[in-house]
Amino acid sequence: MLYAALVQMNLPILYSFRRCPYAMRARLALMHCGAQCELREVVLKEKPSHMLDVSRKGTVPVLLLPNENMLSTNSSTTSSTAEYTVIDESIDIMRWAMNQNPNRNLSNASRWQISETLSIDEINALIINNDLSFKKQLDKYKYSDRHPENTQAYYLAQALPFLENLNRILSNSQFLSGEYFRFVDAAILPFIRQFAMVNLKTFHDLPLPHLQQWLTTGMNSELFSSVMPKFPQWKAESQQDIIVFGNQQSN
Ligand SMILES: N[C@@H](CCC(=O)N[C@@H](CS)C(=O)NCC(=O)O)C(=O)O
Repeated sequence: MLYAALVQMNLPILYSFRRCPYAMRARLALMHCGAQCELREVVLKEKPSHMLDVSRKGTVPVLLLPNENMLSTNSSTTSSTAEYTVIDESIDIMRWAMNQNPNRNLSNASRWQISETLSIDEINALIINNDLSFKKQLDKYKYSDRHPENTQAYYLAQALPFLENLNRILSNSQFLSGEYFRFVDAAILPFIRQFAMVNLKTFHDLPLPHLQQWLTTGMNSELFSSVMPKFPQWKAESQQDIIVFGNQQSN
């Protein structure tokens, strides 16, 4: 991470929130595949008006590509303003980092898409299941006090089949798609981390040894640490240095 003063670099802009699992997966892909962007750390209660202007749904992450970089992203969630192409779904930012990012490290980007164990359909199904169903169960487990109609133990039990499925996959290989940490690991790990952090002891007491090991390995990796420094809140009006996130890697 660099702090650069008064530089007109015309970099892509990433609106991000450090602890958001969706933003984490986007940063993992941008970092691993070799992209540089200006990182703007958002406080969710004080979303910058520029972010809301370019992406009405008001979620992070949002990646803005200056229009000279405008490329076909094959995504229904991509829109554009006069200045930027806007990608505001985390999985599409990951895919952009791997496939369209003009500065991508080709070997890193293509290595992330190999799978020795799961088919593309199985990978997509895991991610859809994570995003559409597990995340809801995770939120209820995490904020069980806001859902008093059931106990926290009940919400944990609801989430368990997804965790057990991951544990089963990981009993055959160290990572979800084989022997290396790749795209599908990066897409899912931030959510399992969030689940574990609700109560670490409870998580580590579950009979899920392969999942626990995978999470520990992933969180201890250099890649994961590289996307988790604490970033100061971005404020449009302040004259702070811009934060340059990521690497411009050569192949
Ligand atoms: N489907 C979106 C979901 C992103 C999302 O929900 N992010 C959360 C933070 S983790 C958010 O911005 N929520 C808006 C809010 O809390 O105001 C994606 O994959 O990018």
